[in-house]
Amino acid sequence: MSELQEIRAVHDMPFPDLMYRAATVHREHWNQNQIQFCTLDSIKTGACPEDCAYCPQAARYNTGVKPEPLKERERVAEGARRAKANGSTRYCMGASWKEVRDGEEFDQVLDIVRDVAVLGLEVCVTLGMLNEEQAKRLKAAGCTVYNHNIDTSRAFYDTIISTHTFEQRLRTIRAVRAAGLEVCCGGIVGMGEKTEDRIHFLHELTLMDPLPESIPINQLVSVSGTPLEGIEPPPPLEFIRMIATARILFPKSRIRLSAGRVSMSIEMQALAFLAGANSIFAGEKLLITPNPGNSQDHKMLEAMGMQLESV
Ligand code: SAM
Ligand code: DTB
Repeated sequence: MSELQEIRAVHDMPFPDLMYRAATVHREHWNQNQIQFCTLDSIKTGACPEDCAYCPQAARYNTGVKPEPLKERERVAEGARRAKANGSTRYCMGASWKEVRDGEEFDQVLDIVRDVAVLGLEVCVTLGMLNEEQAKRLKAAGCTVYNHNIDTSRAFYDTIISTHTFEQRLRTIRAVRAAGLEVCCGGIVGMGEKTEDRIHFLHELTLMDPLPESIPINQLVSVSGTPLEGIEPPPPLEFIRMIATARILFPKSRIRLSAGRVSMSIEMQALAFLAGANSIFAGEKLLITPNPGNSQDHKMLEAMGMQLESV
């Protein structure tokens, strides 16, 4: 059997077998009753030159997002302190850039990274493409991890994004790795892709060496004005199959139940945790779109008898 066929076989197992296997792997490597909270902060918003079909921040779609310049250092630090107080152990900052350019703005981002790092939080940034030298500067400033998703299969990629290639994504990920940063790399379920694309997406992640330390699995948040407006979410069990398969393929990676939780029931999220997801985004907002919020999430964990993971 080829690796692709093997992944497909895991993905397609009878649901009880799949869940049992994923939960077993999960328990071998993690405390299955704990969830990590991460907080997102959009440090530079909108007016992005890229054409990612899912994205509310692309300049070319009318999504009503108001472009904002790079956030002031102190405001970001304040957000990070609040996130820490609310139980987050990772602070993830996103900038709507196609790529990092050396200069004043990148220097400001490095200062922001330094401020968040001293709080003892894991620092993650997602700034678009970058080279090894820039990745090294991020690491020296205290950055732990770089987020750069491959989003979907290589074959489906061009129908979602035309302003950069799948290969360029991989190049940035290699630069991040070469600089000694951890890699956070995942994708989106529910953009109209076939099951085969999901399998190819997971397979592509297995080819990374070392494997990504963290894998965000997003469910598409369909935003008005984007080309993916109005797409119906995939059947919940298909989404859970992706979480479970990812857990089995990447026993030691964090699997993050990322975007899309506002449209998931508590029961669906419970299944995702059972399938091996062990991290979520906390707070009222993802980057742009709504998220359940701290009090709802604390209640959810309490109802499940689960705890917040501390550092
Ligand atoms: N400029 C950066 C880059 O090029 O990677 C940041 C990109 S974006 C904020 C990071 C990831 O968030 C995307 O790769 C995608 O997987 C996810 N994402 C963005 N918009 C989304 C949406 N509407 N629904 C679900 N996931 C989304
Ligand atoms: C990831 O995979 N998901 C996060 C993070 N990486 C940067 C972003 C989700 C964004 C969802 C839509 C929005 O609010 O912009």
